[in-house]
Amino acid sequence: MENDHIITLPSGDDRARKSLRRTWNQLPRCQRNLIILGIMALCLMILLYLPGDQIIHDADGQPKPAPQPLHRDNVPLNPHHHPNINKDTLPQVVTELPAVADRLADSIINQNIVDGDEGANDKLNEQVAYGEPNSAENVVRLPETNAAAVVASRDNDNDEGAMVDNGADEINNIDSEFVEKKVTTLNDQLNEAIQHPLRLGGVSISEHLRKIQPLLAKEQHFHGASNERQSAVVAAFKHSWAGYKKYAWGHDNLKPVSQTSHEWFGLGLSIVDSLDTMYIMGLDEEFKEARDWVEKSLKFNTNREVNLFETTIRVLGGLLSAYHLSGDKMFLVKSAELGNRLLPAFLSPSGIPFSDVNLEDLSAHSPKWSPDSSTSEVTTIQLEFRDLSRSTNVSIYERMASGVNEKLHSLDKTHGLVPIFINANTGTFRNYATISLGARGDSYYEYLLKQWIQTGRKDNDNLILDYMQAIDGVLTQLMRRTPREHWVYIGELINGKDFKPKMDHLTCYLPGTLLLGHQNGMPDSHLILAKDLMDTCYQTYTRHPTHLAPEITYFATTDKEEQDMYVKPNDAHNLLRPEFIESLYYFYALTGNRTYQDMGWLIFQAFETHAKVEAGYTSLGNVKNTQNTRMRDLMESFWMSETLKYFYLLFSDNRKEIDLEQWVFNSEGHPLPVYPTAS
Ligand code: DMJ
Repeated sequence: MENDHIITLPSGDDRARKSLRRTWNQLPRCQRNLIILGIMALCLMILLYLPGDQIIHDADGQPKPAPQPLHRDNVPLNPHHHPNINKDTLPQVVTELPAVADRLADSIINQNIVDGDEGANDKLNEQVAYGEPNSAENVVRLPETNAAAVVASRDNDNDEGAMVDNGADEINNIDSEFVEKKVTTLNDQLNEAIQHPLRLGGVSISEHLRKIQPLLAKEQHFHGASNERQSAVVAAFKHSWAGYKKYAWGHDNLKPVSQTSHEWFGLGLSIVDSLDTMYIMGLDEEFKEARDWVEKSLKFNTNREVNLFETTIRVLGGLLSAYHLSGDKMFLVKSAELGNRLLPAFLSPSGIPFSDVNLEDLSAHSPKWSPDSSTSEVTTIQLEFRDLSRSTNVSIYERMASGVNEKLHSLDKTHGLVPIFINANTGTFRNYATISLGARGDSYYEYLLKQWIQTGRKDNDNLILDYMQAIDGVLTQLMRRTPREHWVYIGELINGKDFKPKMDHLTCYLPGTLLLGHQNGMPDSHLILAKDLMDTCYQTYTRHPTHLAPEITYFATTDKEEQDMYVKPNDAHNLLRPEFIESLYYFYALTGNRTYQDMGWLIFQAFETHAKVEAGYTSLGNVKNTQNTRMRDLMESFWMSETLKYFYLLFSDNRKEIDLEQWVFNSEGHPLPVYPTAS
């Protein structure tokens, strides 16, 4: 108290403070405001970059904040997305969460990020919860894409670029110099194409393409394998190709154990399906021999029933992709003829295509075994048919295929989810059909997103609205966790309503598609599901002594069951399928995290160990016993088209070897260009 009365002389510090204040007061007001603003900006910068020791540099030398590990404990669970959880008893914060999954997640996330996209990696590492279900209103304006780049650059290369920009006659309604006559009505166009499968726009296909010369694709360049892992994949491809060439040349598939061939549609599936893989791998010689076979020996006028979906994704997709990558218009000529011959499938009362077409007599009908078409099949032809229209400047293919989108959009669904059968005559779903993201359902969801990307990511487009609603349905109706180890999986609804804890390997495409969607503006709940599902799919490989996944896995629903995951004897086969490798590729391509490469390498080696035989690679009957894998004697064309292509791209040092801003992969792994506009 005494000190209150003591008068003290100003210290040196006080004097300095006073003179500073005086100087400050003498400054003009605007100057003072400027200084204050400057200091505030400085503080903000410091805050943004704190803590300083966590600042890291990306591959370009640009500083960016270090990713934070994802801690899944303390993640509030949304009851909508965790149907097993009783809402009333749900605490604000769930603290006990999976130990194993967390360990794997952390190890995946924290290692090996070499040149990741900030966005994807930061989000993968953030503490994020499954969000609220989406609604149409939640569709946000998405970031500008440079998706137009492929087309724009192609246009710039053309002398008549300005005209090419609007070059589609029927598509963009431009009466151009490239096409003499417009065929206007849908029926006219359809009849014209079906009656004259070797013509386009009233002239021969080649002549038509000459007229649209400036629109045609320019060749793309690839450099071949750049590291040991990529070289190992190229060697695997060459081994497969050599066996196919020796024992099955010109036939659909190789039977590598018996060293014979297997016929399905009589379309040389393995050759056409492999074209773009060889082009990307830089296998010029092999590409040339395949190309020459296509030109001389690929005939469509054979009296055989083919499946519309399989022929579209493998043959039409393969030809179109080969055309876009190589710039060789022979592939487009073949594509146009095939497109014309497939069109009869759309001659149904509802516009939903029949499943089978005879390419010679041009008749179409439902499958022999059922009155219905598979939902995934009728909805997984659109990327290819649209691309054919955009490439030839003839709109009929896109119009027919888009009609299916519209029809599907108008039908009632279960939380955005669709039954796996649909009738081409009535245009309605089969009552009480199963709902699944596996066989017969899978690529419906895949093509909603990919078509939206292909057409320039238009705001509030039905495709993306349907996709968002569907993924909400997946989160709320189909996603579950196992009771002990908490593995996330996607089950099925039998009869459209009864939950079955069964997941096909086919469903392992979903993590990659979800991540692609998230990269394009979809909510964080999609990202978390992608990552959780990725962990589970990886487990379906590593749990088995062969390190290969079975065709189908079941999951425990109560802790009374012995194991969290189990495989029935009849489901233990492996057909050399690509879906999980495809997802690994998306995770690597979109994040730059090399751990996904290591995961893929483990699986690649497993194929080398167990599936490689003298004449190629074979599907297996049993992944559960290394001593009794029961070779099945078939090498499906998707092994060379998809599995090996995704392995090769996954192991690339350049994760943008195929730039996902400019290309979209069809369901058979064939890259097609992204177009900047919806139509
Ligand atoms: C491929 O033909 C395609 O990926 C298709 O969409 C699903 N099945 C096989 C591969 O498993």
